Amino acid sequence: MSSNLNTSLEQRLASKQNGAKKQLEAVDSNFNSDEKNSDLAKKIKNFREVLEQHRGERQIVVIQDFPDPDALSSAWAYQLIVANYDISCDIVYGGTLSHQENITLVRLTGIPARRYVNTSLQQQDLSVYQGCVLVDSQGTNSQLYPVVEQAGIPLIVAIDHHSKQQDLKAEFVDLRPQTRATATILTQYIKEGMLEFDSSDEHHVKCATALMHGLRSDTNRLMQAKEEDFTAAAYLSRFYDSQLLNAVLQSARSRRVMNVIERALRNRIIKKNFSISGVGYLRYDDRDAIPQAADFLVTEEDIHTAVVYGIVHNEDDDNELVIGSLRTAKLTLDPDEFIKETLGRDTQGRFFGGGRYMAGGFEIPVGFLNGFNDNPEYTKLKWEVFDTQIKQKLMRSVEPEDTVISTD
Ligand SMILES: [Mn+2]
Repeated sequence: MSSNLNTSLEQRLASKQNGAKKQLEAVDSNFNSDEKNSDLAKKIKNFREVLEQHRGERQIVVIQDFPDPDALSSAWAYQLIVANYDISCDIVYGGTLSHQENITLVRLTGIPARRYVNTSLQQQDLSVYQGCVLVDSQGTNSQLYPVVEQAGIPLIVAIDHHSKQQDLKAEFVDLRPQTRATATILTQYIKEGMLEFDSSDEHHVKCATALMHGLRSDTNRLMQAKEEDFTAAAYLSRFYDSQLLNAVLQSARSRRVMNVIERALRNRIIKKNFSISGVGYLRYDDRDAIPQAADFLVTEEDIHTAVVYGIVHNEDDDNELVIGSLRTAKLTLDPDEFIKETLGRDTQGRFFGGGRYMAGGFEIPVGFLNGFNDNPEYTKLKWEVFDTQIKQKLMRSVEPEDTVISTD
């Protein structure tokens, strides 16, 4: 750490001495002695070069299965930026839009994201794409990404703010686990001149509004925002439509989502400031009730962390997944580390989940026990098996025995 500081100090001194010379070198951006800005300028220069090499191509932008506002808005901003390089892209996701705000966001702004079920993507002719792009994801929370990978489409760009989930071999990688939202990263690109936002362009206004929503929702309404997020929000404030954003934020929860939140409240068990709740089975379309329930449980007094999970049933392919969300207010708890250490990896060595600042999630395939069964006893038993196993693992992390090392 201290050697890093020394280096940056030396760099700063050197840059002061060579101020005039450096100014000439920094053609791509405004010269700024701040190290962060010169990092950004380097990144953008590199990004521009990569896009230039792929001029005129068609790309597939893969976002997470249950896209959140950060993912949707960032993917859209990417699409608008690369249009300057005649790159056309299709934004795709494998799951469904579940959160009521996301449904409203897409309906009101017309974000051009398309839903593909895993099987229909295989039927699509993927050879029309020369490259793949990951935004707000590293492919681990997408059922489409493995299909795209298998089709041999090269990963060109990866932009994300989650902790590292897997090795990514992309031509341009901008991975910033310290940044609160991917929307902040994309806004920085725009602000630095990669796209000229025009407040008389309806698409730009809507995209700015979506980015503002993405940025707000990943920073807990700006309460966890840092300077760079505020700077990005300040820039977006020149273009966004506050009434449109308000309409999105006013979206009402469905009764079924309310029922899941009620179940989460009723089933919760509390251990050492952790609130843990299994909500049983829920429909695919209501999947987003899980993070919303976790958001709610973490607001109880003396609770710093909430974990909510349930079995989500997809009627389309009769597939079941245990889906869970973690929310924490405890600064010293790293959600990514907590989930990885608590739940471990699957048989292929992939983690069941991960996280970012103050939030995390996981997905566990039900596998062999998959599928609907008429026998209510069996269905109940199946839930109990998963519920018991997850609780047991969480408890071990929350209240470790003497020899077990705690994660926080
Ligand atoms: Mn995000």
